[in-house]
Amino acid sequence: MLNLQSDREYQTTIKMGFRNFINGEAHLNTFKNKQLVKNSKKIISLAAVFLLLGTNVLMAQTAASGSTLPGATESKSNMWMGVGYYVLLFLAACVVVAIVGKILRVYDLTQQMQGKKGMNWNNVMGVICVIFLVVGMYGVYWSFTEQATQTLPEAASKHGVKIDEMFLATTVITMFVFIVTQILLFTFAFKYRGSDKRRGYYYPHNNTIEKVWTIIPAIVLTILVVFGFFTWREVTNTENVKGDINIDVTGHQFEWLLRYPGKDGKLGAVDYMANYSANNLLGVDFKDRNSFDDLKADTLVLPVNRSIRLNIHAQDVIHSVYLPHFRVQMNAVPGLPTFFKFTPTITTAEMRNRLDDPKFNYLLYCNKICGAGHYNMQKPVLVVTEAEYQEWLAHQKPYLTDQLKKELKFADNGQPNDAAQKKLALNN
Ligand SMILES: [Cu+2]
Repeated sequence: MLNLQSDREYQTTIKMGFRNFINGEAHLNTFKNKQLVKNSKKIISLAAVFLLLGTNVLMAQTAASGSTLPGATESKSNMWMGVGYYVLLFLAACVVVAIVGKILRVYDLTQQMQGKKGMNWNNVMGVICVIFLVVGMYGVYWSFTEQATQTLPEAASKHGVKIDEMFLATTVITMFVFIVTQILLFTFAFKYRGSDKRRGYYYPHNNTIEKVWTIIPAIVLTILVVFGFFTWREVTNTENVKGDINIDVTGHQFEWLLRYPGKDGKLGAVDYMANYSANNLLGVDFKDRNSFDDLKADTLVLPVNRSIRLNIHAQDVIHSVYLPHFRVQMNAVPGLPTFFKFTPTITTAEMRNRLDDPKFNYLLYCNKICGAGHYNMQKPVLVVTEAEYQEWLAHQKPYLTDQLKKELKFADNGQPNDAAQKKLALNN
């Protein structure tokens, strides 16, 4: 901090420095200039650190792409390369703005010292507002035309269509308000910029305007919220109908485990805490006869136009079942089984045709950042015809493997015997 003494010294220094500067005799031997040099040194060393960082990232990226490492490492360094590049770009832009600002200030002071009228900063700010408006609106146009191509394809489920309609309605209304308010804000800032020729009009209050800008947004927001509430109620207030396909989806760090019902169409009970073992990762309860024919699956295969009920479980932390193409997302909470019902309407083959992308796959993701391997929690989802589904189902292996039977000491009649029950009890 500068004390009064040095502040005065600073003022004199600046005046002297300025005279010297005007006379073409600028020199750096004054106290404040030394301070400036020190500060500049700090800034330069900071910039050097960022530059070094950028170079390292760049070199790491080159090394990774030159080696035979798999794509994961390459894309990771690509990402850091991107971050380093934008940080440097931002710093460079800040430096340019600071330099332009200083030059303008020096020009302004020179004008004033020569007895001329300085720059009209009100006009400068007004023009900057208009430039900001034009550039910003172009940014909006760009994000709609360029980024919009990266949005999801059409909804592949019955309720998904309703969610998309709601999303569209909300976007249209909020975009309309956004564009109108931004145009008004920046054109008013330009049109009524500070001027010596007029004085600001003192206008403290207007009840009508207050009412208009309170009541209209309140009505619009109420409509959007009620619309959302009814849509969500319609999506989630579902009854269990005979013929629903029950599938268990269980999340743990870091994969999804799938269990399909066998011929009886019913899934056996699960108690993870009581029945877990290396051969029984889900903790299926084999005292429940419905569990005998349950099936294990690697891929989530769904028949088209059939009602699917996903029973959602988690074993360690909170995960989240996320099927973006079907507009499905529901948290998987340990100890609190949830479910989500939906009906897929477009088969994978049909979607590949529509998108003209033979490699397209629906995916099941985890949508909670649940730990270091979170990114790995994805599974392909296949929507197929009923006949294809039945054929696929016939080839799935039972959850109750021979190993598990041995572990549970199943008797020849297919029933767990007493010893196995005791063993299970000891596991508790
Ligand atoms: Cu997860």
